[in-house]
Amino acid sequence: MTESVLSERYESWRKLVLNRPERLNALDTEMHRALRSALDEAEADPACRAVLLSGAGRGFCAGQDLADTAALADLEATIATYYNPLIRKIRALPMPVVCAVNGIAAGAGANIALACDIVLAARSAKFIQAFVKIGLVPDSGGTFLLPRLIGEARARALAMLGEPVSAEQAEAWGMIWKCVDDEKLSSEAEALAAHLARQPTAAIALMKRAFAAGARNELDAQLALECDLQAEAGRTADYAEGVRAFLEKRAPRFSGGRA
Ligand code: T3D
Repeated sequence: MTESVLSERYESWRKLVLNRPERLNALDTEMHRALRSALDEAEADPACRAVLLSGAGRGFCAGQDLADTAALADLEATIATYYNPLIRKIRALPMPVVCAVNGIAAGAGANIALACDIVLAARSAKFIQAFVKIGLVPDSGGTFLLPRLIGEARARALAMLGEPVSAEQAEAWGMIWKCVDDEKLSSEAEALAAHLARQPTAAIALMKRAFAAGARNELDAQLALECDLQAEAGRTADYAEGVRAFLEKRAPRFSGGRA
């Protein structure tokens, strides 16, 4: 049987590829389980310092597989069992997650991409909050992430109209980091993941915690949290190496120990 998620291991990062191209990588239960275990394995591997998520074929992910009748029969259970844990997992992974949106990202597929830390998209890719077309509400964090990324006016219109957003527009709106030419997506995303895998991984994990808390904190609470997290970062070997390298006027060699 073809694996629904391919996991490619590089020296210090992993590439996970959603692999049901004939269904535009729509998520069924099997793919959810495979993606979960690939993310768990990446987290459990101390040598893994970055994850790159992409899709096989012409799409990134078309959201829920609308032919998976068991999943559709109980939306609440499907979301609680698969989608919500997936978004929480991506946000909480103690390493950066890059998403290379190689084609259409629709429904939950769009919001899974937006939940990643740095999103690159091929110029031909599109993001669609497709939920309204089938009488559903944006899930997988869409109503949280979208207004924060592009503002309430655009978020509401995209959710209620289900209109596609081009990769160029997504970049211009600040919905994603960068739109790149189709033929360069793979190499740019891989270079970015490899670069991130050489950075101080613990500091990046602590940044993720800070950004997550920043969504709910007042300034005072966030300042206090930053103080705690900075103290934690300051105890890492990578901090010592970063300062030493600066003083010695050389590039740092971060070892990437976890926080
Ligand atoms: O449990 C729960 O349901 C709760 C969770 C919900 C989360 C969600 O994600 S809800 C939203 C689900 N997704 C959608 O509604 C998107 C449905 N797909 C589309 O609207 C279109 O396919 C696209 C706009 C994404 C792309 O259009 P296009 O013209 O480029 O491609 P296509 O021809 O429509 O699709 C190609 C094939 O993929 C086609 O199969 P075929 O006819 O060649 O055998 C199509 O049926 C299949 N496909 C595309 N999306 C899905 C899908 N099959 C199953 N589920 C899909 N979501």
